[in-house]
Amino acid sequence: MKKTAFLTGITGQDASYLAELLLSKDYDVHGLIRRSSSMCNRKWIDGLDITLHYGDLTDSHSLDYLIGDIQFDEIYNLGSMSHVGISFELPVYTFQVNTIGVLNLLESCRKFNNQARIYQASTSEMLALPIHKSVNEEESFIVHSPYACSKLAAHELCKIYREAYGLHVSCGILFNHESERRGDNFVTQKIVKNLIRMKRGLIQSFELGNIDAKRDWGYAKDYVEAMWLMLQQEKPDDYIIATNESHSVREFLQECCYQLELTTKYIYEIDKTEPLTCIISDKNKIIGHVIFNPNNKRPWDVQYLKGDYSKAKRILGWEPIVRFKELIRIMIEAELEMHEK
Ligand code: NAP
Ligand code: G4F
Repeated sequence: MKKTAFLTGITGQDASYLAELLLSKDYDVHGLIRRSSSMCNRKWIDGLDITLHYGDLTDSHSLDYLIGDIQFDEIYNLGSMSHVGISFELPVYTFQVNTIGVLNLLESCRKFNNQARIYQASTSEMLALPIHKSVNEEESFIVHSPYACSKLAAHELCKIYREAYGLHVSCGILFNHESERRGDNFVTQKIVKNLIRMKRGLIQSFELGNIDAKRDWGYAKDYVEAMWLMLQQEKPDDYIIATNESHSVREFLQECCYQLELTTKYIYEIDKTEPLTCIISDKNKIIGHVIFNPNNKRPWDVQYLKGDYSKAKRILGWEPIVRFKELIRIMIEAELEMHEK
């Protein structure tokens, strides 16, 4: 018998890779899709042999109906309002999707399919520590945004449903993971796409915010493997998935420029340590600049993230394959290829 899997967030980066992984393992894959006036957001799943169902995490009826009707073996909750910066502008909506949405899903499972194995997409944003260190699953949670708070509430709800009702719920505490499918308004994709446009003479400038923030960036395709492995364990549990390396946004910008054979010159105001702008040159000719606009900074940001994935390595046998420079190479190559087409 084929195993059946249900993925929310099917149009997003992670679920599209996970759908491909599950199809390669001969699963019958189902995805939850929101009604939209355009089909543009389906580009990563077009052509995949999966069944799509209209619904929304905030609409408990759509979940009850599906989860009651099809007895899925595995449920991966990857749908969310996933942008930390925007969560400051839409805090209530963020909680509706990221917290109440998860509660709706857990309730549907409790009532209609308590045998399903569930994956919840938790986040390293719950680990906004004041000190710079590599963190493991024993660390206490600290949050700096409505997004992180909504995800922490969902994380705790998952634990409650695991302990109180015996649901098989595992939470992946995933650190930042990127790919050519990353949304355009996350910093890595924004830098890659804009530098390539600049090199091609299509734009002369773009803006960034906090370039001193450090993140532990991995590759999304590696990380969906860990999600699947979590649900293959007899015992549900929580795992940190990361690379145990941390790099600043400024280093990401520098490495992209290096790989694209562009040079940088940072301009500072007298007595200031934060640059105003960075002049970008291609073969000694100035082609544009990056503006560091304080208005793009978040009201409160996480300054440093680095994850210790040794528990995942020990129990799941999981390790990241793609590291920082290789990740940037993959993203640049995909974008250049897209421009060629
Ligand atoms: P993403 O590319 O932004 O995709 C988010 C998905 O959620 C989209 O398919 C979106 O659908 C869907 N969605 C939004 N609101 C929804 C709602 N009300 N009901 C149902 N679906 C809804 O995110 P991702 O990078 O793949 O991340 C997957 C999950 O992991 C998210 O929960 C994210 O918060 C979490 N996470 C991500 C990272 C990371 O670095 N990528 C790290 C830790 C945790 P539309 O296309 O209709 O908008
Ligand atoms: O790329 P980001 O928007 O990712 P962020 O905030 O770390 O969140 C991502 O990773 C989380 C896991 O830790 C996920 F839970 C979440 O769903 C999402 O996938 O920003 C990274 C850093 C931040 O410090 C931000 O302030 O880059 C800084 N930054 C500087 N300039 C910018 C920009 N971020 C964005 N999006 N756009 C900028 O112009």
